[in-house]
Formats: sequence, structure tokens, C-alpha cells
Amino acid sequence: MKLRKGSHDATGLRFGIVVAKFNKFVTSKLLSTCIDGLTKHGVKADDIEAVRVPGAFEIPLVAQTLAQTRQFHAVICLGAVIRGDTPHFDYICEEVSRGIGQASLATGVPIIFGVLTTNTVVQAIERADSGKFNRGGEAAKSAIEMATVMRQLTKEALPAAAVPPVPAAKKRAPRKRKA
Ligand code: INI
Repeated sequence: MKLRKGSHDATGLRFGIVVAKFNKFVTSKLLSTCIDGLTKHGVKADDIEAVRVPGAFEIPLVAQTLAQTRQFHAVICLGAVIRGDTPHFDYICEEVSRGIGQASLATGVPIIFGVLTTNTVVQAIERADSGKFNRGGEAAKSAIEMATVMRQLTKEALPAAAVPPVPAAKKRAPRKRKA
């Protein structure tokens, strides 16, 4: 059996980051700890490109656009959605999680879900704190692991000639109409 796994050596890899401005007191912490996490594992500052968007709802479109440029080995999404008194929270959470997943599958580029969805401000602060949950640093680690495992899998893809061709559909003779 061959067990595949990513490594934590990110030397030479390039990362895109999408970060929401909404709840900036949390997302700026997520961003700085994420960048620390990447550089700690060998990523050069020049190989990181960050894009700010208004809120979490806007993350998927920019993440997908970054992925489509094929310039990044992985894209990391950072945001903080904090529950309020209305159902707004549920709409944003549903859209951002679905959108990120869909963008990753559509582009084949790992897109990491570093968006906090919490019931309280305190929970969000704790999760962004590098001394506690450190979700920004965790997102960086997941991105490196996914980028390195995907690189292995795609490098070892069979050449096109080795893949059996899909049989062409047989053409039917047109039916004769009854007079
Ligand atoms: N955006 C967030 O990133 N977090 C939130 O908690 C939030 N709340 O609670 O409203 C939020 N709203 C803004 C939203 O993401 C969009 O930017 C806005 O609706 C414009 O499309």
C-alpha cells in the first residue's frame, strides 16, 4: 500500500489569501497569524498575495478568481461571521461555505476554509488568538499540506496516451419512414 500525505515544507510554493474586512478586529489577527504560519514553513513574503473583500459573503468569488489565475498552489479564505439577532448569520455561513467548496472543486486548486463562524465575539477572539486556537496558523498549515499533496498527485498523472480513449458513440442508420 502507498500512503500519500502532504508535507509541511512550503519552500517555492505560492499562496493567495482572501480576507474579509467585516469584523476586522478578528480578521486582521487571522491574517497576521496566517502569514506567520506560511513564512515559518518556508514561504517567501513575495510569494504571498492577499486580497481584502468587504465581508465573508464576497470571499468565494475572489477565491475562485485567484484560483483560476493558476498562479497559486493554494488559496486561503479568512473571515469572521458572528451570530447576531437575525437569521443573517445563517445565510452568510451557508453561502460562504458552499461557495468556497464549489470554487475548489471547480478549479482543482485547494481553497482553505479559514472562516470563523461563532456564536459570540469572545469565541471569535479566542479562535483568532495565536496562543489559543490559532485558526489563522491552522489555515496556513492546511494550505501547505493540501498544496504539497496535490502537487504529488498531479505530477504522477498518467500521460494522456496511457488513458484508454472513451469509445465513440455508434452512429445509427436513419430510420425508414413507413409510407
Ligand atoms: N460579514 C462578515 O464577514 N461577518 C459577519 O458577521 C457579517 N454580519 O454579521 O453581517 C457580515 N456581513 C456582511 C456580508 O458578508 C456582506 O459583506 C454584505 O452582506 C454585502 O454583500
